[in-house]
Amino acid sequence: MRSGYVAVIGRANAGKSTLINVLVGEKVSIVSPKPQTTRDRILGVLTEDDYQIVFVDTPGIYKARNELTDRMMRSVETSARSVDYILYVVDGHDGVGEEDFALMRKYKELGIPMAIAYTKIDIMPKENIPLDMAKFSDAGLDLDVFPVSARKGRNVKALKEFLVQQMPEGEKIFEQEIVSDKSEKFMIAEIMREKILLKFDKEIPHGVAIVINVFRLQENGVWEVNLDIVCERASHKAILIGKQGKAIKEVSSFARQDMEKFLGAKVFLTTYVKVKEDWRDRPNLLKQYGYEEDEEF
Ligand SMILES: Nc1nc2c(ncn2[C@@H]2O[C@H](COP(=O)(O)OP(=O)(O)O)[C@@H](O)[C@H]2O)c(=O)[nH]1
Ligand SMILES: [Mg+2]
Repeated sequence: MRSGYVAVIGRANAGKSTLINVLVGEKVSIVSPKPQTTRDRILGVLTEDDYQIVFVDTPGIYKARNELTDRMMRSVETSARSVDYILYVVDGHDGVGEEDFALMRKYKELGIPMAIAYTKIDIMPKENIPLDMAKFSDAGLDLDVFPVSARKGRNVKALKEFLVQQMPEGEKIFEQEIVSDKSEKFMIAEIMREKILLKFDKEIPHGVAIVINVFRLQENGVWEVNLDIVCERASHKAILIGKQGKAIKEVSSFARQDMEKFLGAKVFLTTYVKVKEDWRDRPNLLKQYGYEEDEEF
């Protein structure tokens, strides 16, 4: 039996969460075209008869601007230090540049074995791939590089098989049926946040926290979900609600449909928009909303 932790690290929007979801075979982490979609360290567990890999999803490396993003960046460092292996994800479509090479060098210095997933090859010209591969060898990093498409599942199997071989001998860390360390309640809040990320622009989605007040399976088999969408400004609240509540209705409807898919049952969802000025810089509110410091494994 082989088992171990693999930290999945890279710049914001590289495609880390999408890749973990496809490796694990279930959606354990929300995805959007915006940076800061992943705020928490989320474990995605892949178990087969003879191995278990615990993928550690991390927030994208990004310039911290407030206490929340500062914590997110500290969380990346904690994850990187405490795993058996690092998978550094590069957005191939975006192009590999000095910024990525600098980060790869930094993480390589931790002395933890590392490989590169060069992703989104489905949306880039084929001829760019060998050019970028040459850049990797020129950079002298001496790392294995796997060109993949998480969206199309291309070459993901080869990456998976490679990672299995990199895991140390060991027993299962999680029970067979566990796919994530997060609760259903956490995923419900994340689904709400995902729909907000997809619908709203600029600072609005980044300034949103979801607080679940009620998460309960009723006797009639319907889940009752009651949540607050906490935003930072009254002006954001107005946009989130929209004219005659149009925006909030639409986004809640998308969220409810996805919650139903996730829970496999009907959901009765009620949402409220609340304002907490600058909550992202207020430690007591961060704690209340579940954004706590991570510890090493
Ligand atoms: N075309 C394509 N898009 C991808 C792929 N992987 C991720 N994306 C998209 O890239 C964006 C960022 O993905 P996400 O997984 O949230 O990135 P993260 O911030 O690194 O976790 C989303 O819009 C994804 O749908 C891929 O393999 N191909
Ligand atoms: Mg992510």
